[in-house]
Amino acid sequence: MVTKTTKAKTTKAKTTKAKTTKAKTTKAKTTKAKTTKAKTTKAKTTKVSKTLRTKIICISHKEDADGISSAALIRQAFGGESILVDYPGQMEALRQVVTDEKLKSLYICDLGLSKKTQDEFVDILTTLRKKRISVTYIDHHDIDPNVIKSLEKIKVKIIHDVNECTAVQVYSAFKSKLSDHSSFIATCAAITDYMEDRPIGSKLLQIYDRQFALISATVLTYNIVGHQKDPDYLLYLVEELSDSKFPHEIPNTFEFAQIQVEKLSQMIAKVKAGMKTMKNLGYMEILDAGASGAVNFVLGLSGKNVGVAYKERVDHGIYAVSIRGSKSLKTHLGKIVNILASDLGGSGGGHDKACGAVIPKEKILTFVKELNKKLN
Ligand SMILES: [Mn+2]
Repeated sequence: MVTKTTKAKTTKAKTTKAKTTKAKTTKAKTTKAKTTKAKTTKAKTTKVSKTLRTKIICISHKEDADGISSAALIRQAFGGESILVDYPGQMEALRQVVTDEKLKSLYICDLGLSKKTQDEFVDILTTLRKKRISVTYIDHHDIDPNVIKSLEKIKVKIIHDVNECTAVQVYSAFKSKLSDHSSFIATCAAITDYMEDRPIGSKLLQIYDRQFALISATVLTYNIVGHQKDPDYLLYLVEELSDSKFPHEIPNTFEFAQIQVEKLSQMIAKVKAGMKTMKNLGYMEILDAGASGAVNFVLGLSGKNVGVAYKERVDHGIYAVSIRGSKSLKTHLGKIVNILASDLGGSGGGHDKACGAVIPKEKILTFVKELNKKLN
């Protein structure tokens, strides 16, 4: 009974949302039609179309609590729309946004750059800046210093610190525009990014009971990971979090987390059976779940210092790869994976002990072998 009621609520929420989106689309279409019409009626209207720039958009990472929380905090501080993407979809979203004639202000959160993507990233942001669109880039992944220089030159606002997760940096930068509750959202993000021991992250965690923060962060993460193929739900999460809700106040989150926990326990058994090892790493192809959910088990159960899990993305002809390092690992995984992935025609990068890559389908075993060599 209880489950049914809560389920009904979620469906209702979704329906309302769908309606809103539909309404927006229709509105957008009408405006577009008007603009096109206006253009034909000459110079006077150019001024008008400039003043029509009113839209605020945040492009953020959709795969974890840091990206979703960052989008929620930007939404609370500035309003506007959220576009949630993964790494394979990151550049396409940017290319789309450039064509938006109503765009006034763009925030890009928790999306690291690689050798393969950084040049186009700078190019697209240059185009946006020429149209006088305000652009803010907030991130904590390893970045080429030359990219920072290029972005500073075109006056992109950069908030970048490898020592704090993105949501914590969003919180610190825009605190005055945020509710007290937003520090809790940032804390959850810090926990899921293993960054709750950092200077600001640890101060935020102290505000809350540790166990309460841990269970909230974990339930939020399981809901995000388990809804990767449900973009409407992820946007709904952004809305609820930006409305200062705790994860447990969002209908069905704990029930859903229970399902995820059961799936993960099955994953442990699968990793035990299917994992292979090389001298310096454990690796495994994942067939029926996300690679990022399995990679920690591959790392732990292999007894090696590095774990690699990869899943085919049939639609893109590539493998999405997750890589994790143990505490005792001395190599910066994000940096070597960035170089190795681009050498193989893919892209990748990230943090010292947690990173990801996109590798062309036929190169995946070469990638694993080369990574093993580089870890010597
Ligand atoms: Mn992050």
